[in-house]
Amino acid sequence: MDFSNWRQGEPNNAGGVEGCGLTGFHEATSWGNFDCISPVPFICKKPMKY
Ligand SMILES: [Ca+2]
Repeated sequence: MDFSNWRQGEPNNAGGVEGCGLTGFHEATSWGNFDCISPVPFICKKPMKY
């Protein structure tokens, strides 16, 4: 993932199961990685079609 505003120590793939990005965790402006099972709000990326 081409992204640089990770929270300190992230992305750490804790437990080897963190395949999703998470923002607003501890600080609203930086990201961590997180498991993809916990229920949290999400966004998806897909190609635009006109
Ligand atoms: Ca993490």
